[in-house]
Amino acid sequence: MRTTLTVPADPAPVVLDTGSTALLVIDMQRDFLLPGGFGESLGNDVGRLQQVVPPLRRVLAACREAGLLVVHTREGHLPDLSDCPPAKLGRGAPSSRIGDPGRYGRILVRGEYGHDIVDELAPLPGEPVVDKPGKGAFYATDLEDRLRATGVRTLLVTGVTTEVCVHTTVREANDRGYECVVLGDCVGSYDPEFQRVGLAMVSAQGGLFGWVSDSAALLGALAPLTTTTAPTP
Ligand code: C5J
Repeated sequence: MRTTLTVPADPAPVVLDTGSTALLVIDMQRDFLLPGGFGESLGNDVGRLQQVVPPLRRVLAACREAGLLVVHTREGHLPDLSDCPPAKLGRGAPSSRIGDPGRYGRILVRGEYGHDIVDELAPLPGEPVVDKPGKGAFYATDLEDRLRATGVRTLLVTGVTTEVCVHTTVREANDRGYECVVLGDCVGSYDPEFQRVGLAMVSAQGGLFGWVSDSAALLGALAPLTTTTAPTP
């Protein structure tokens, strides 16, 4: 059933049409989130990203129950790395570069264990999983075609990391005319300052890139359509 919802948000409440709104879950991959994985090998505190999982799990359950389109993305490359520009391949710590062996298989290579989405947020059969070689989810993917085909105009944006793939995607989406609502506790950064500033940039100047809300506000708005908003163990 198509319904209009009002979600408290910054800089102002946002009105959503459930028929034209999708939940976008960006790069909740083992390589970024698991202890010993790529993200941690770069000196990052993966606990900061893991904090995102419980609220995002609740949002995912509620959006599924409310009948919203759910789209997942994964950052990664073909096994021969032919889709990875040299400028991207050559960056980072010399022993932890894309394609190198890591704790969970070759780093950010499609088909490897570490490239896939964490178990708690595993896509359901039929939910699109967009494999992207870049930071933005629109670059070199069929995401825009998929959204057009389903009439989506508004994106509830979640995932990691706030300042990299989330921000790049929100910027790409804005330039393509989509409305973006970033759920602040469902996006994560290894760096608290990047998290703060990343969110502030979205809603600055009356909504430069869209709105910032959170899981509680969305779950409250979805409550008339759902029963599964309680935390899952
Ligand atoms: C990064 C991402 N941080 N998914 N990727 O390299 O944000």
